[in-house]
Amino acid sequence: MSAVIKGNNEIEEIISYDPATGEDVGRVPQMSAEDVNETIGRARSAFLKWKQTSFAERRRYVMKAREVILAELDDIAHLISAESGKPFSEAISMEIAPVLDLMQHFARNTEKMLRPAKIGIGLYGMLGRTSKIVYHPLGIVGIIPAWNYPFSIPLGETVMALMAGNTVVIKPSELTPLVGLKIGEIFEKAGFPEDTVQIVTGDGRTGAALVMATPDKIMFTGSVATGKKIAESAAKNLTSVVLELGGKDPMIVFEDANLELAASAAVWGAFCNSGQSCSSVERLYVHESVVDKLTKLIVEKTRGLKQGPGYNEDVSIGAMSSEKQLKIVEDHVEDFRSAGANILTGGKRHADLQGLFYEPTVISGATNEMRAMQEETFGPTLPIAVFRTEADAVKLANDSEFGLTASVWTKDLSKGKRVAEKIEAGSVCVNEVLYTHGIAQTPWGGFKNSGRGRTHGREGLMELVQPQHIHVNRLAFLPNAWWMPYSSTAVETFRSLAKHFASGSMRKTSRLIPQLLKRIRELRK
Ligand code: TXE
Repeated sequence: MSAVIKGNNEIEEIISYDPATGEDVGRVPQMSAEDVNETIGRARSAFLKWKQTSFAERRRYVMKAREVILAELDDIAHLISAESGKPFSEAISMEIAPVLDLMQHFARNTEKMLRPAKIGIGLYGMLGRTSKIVYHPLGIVGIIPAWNYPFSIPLGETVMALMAGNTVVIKPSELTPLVGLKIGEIFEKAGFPEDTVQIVTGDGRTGAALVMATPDKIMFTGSVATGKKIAESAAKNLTSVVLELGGKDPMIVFEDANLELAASAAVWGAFCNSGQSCSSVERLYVHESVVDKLTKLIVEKTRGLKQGPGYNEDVSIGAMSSEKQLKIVEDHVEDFRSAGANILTGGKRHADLQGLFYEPTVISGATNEMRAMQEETFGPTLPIAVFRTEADAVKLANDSEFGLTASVWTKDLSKGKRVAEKIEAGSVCVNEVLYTHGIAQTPWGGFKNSGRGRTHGREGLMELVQPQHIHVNRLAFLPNAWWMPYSSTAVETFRSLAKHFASGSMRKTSRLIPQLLKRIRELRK
């Protein structure tokens, strides 16, 4: 939770509250466009030095930052839990552990991934040409994350940007600004050169100022509405953007699936982080023959979960991050209720807890016609619908404006993979759920309104560099047949180029040699 107030010196401040207790966790300044522009200026100067560092130096700095995190692991996890409401345990398992893995991966492998590479250019090689690709950093990467993974998402993107030679400015969410400042502190303690990573605090106004301050890339995580606004204002300066805009993950459970495992996966996939993950299971489609059995297992497992303040180590479900988010959940559950679905467990705020706690909620009898099956809920709800045939399941899963993640559950792996490829989503798991953002090596991003571009993996790294093609002519003593002046010999040669050279066939092209020599002789006269 957060609130913007006027501080003693009349400068606006953001108060960050613990959503589980309502306690004041700390205050940060609401930074102005002027502050942001100055920050960008410093980042630009820092870039001139940082881009000169070797991969080995960058790697040493990043590995040092890992050590800082490991030394403060519990304190960082407590801070994440206090600002976001998620359980302390999840702060470690779903934020700190995956980002430490990402850090070692990109520290060790970026050099290899960005090594200049020779490109095969087919028959142009016969003409004595060579091509290679080299990768340059972009400059300044502006990162605007959401509040749901306030540590791992901006930190992971920062490390990738730094390893590629960029400097970084992060505008953390106004709900979790202290975690943002902590990220800055980690890089400072690791000894990174001044202004290589800077944090600007504030709400959407500061985010908008960062977009307008002409960084070289914006990495955004948040809602579709804000993503569209950012794309629009970034376009004014042709700033490119990567947008991660959430999802409506469908989980398809076939009749031959391991139902016990699928039930546990659905519970974790729908309720971890109180359902506030872009890849949270938000729609469960189960074959009609096993719906009763699976639903019973899910309800039993859900009822066994302890909910409460995240600092208790045996708590599985923490608080939601904001009142605004909790109200969306209440609205969606009401929509399910009034549309005729059944609330089997949960369906209300927790009666005995003071903070922003919404009970994990299992709903049966859902259909795609219900509004709450179409809009992103981003809360602890698990609506269950049925399907009859494989084609039916695919159709229901694809009936959404979103396409970030999905999962298919079956013992028949070839069926699982076949169905997975028919689903319109950036990541589809077979017998797995939600966790693939934690794999640093694989691309992350969505189809349809779930976003544009990718983070993580080779594809994500490529978003943070500009490729440059270096082309060399090793026969620099001969004119090219296609140069001026043109003549009837030229036109005859061009016809042959179109017919033979452009066929890509060496055999056909060899027929062109006499014509080429004739044309070159003509040009050298
Ligand atoms: O996000 P916003 P909100 C979805 C989820 C949720 C909804 C709204 O459905 O209910 O989005 O969440 C900054 N220019 N997701 O309101 O507004 C803002 O300060 C530049 C999905 O929290 O998109 C914050 O840092 N920046 C999602 C960030 O944008 C601006 C994760 C996100 O805020 C800005 C979170 C502007 N004009 C919510 N306005 C996912 N992809 O996983 C705001 N910001």
